[in-house]
Amino acid sequence: MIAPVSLTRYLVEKQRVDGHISAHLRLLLEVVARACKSISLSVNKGALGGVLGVAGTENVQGEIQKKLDIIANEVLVEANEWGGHLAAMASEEMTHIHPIPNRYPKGEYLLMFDPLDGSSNIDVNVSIGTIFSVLQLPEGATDVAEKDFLQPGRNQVAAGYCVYGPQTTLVLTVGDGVAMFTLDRERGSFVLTQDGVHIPEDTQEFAINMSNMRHWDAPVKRYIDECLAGADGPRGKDFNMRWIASMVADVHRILTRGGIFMYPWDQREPKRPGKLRLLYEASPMSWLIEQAGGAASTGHGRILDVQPHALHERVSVILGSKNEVERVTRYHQEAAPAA
Ligand code: P6P
Repeated sequence: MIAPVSLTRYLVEKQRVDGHISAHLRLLLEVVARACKSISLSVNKGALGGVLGVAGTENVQGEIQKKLDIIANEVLVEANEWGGHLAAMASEEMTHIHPIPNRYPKGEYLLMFDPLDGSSNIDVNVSIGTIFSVLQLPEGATDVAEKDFLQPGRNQVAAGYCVYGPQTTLVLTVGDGVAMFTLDRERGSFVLTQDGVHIPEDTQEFAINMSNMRHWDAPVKRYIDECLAGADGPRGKDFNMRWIASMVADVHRILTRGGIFMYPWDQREPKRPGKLRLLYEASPMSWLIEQAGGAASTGHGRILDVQPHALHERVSVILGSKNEVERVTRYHQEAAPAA
């Protein structure tokens, strides 16, 4: 019987055998994983833990914060403050960056996270999750500032999420493929359950909030109309639709069996590029998708090449099975006015 590979062993081997990650990055990822275990325990308590419902406050996004949003944020901040591996953190739930307090040593990494994505699903017991992204502090940076976080997603050194669903599963990349770890609650550790995750290049499953159809741009409407036309239409095959309204859960399905996820720009707020946040939602998810052989586009270009200009800026997101994402991108190019 081969001993199961724990997250710790996986990371030690990435550090020692592959030389792929530093000791500090290994420590950072283990700390984040432990924080996700704590969040999972709070999420699983639900009403029994008095953690459901709203906190009565708003975040920088103008969204009503759920109690678990704040709990999850506090768990991640507290867990990562003292280890000496970070220079600062940034969170969907915090307006400004959170530099490591002077009483602790500072490290070379920057951690960004959406502590609990999919909050609208908390009270109805549908899967939610934590999304995280790791960058390096730019060379020569002394006093860490917001501008140090404003790096394109291709600069990430680690990215992942933890989905709190029927299983608690941590999904991670450090730049050489995607691995999935399932929480073994008896051992209290994450155990490697899939390595070398690969997304099928084609799919018959799309994820989009159909209630926004009247607001979509023409290329998005063209793509979805063709999917809805099914086998008798231009695609020559029937499509299925899923929309969990929890990006972590929708992306986990796509990493597991393929599909395309779309939260594109729409006409409701023309000046807003999209709903999802670039630094701590779209960038980490896009890197995971690309590392698993998929593609991630704004409709006009690679998400990982987008240069951020603000900590909480948003972006249009089209990601998943490579051939489908390329089709939607092509439809945008065909619709673009002649240069
Ligand atoms: P809508 C959750 O609030 C989130 O940020 C993503 O996790 C999810 O994909 C999306 O918003 C759902 O948005 O407009 O369908 O509620």
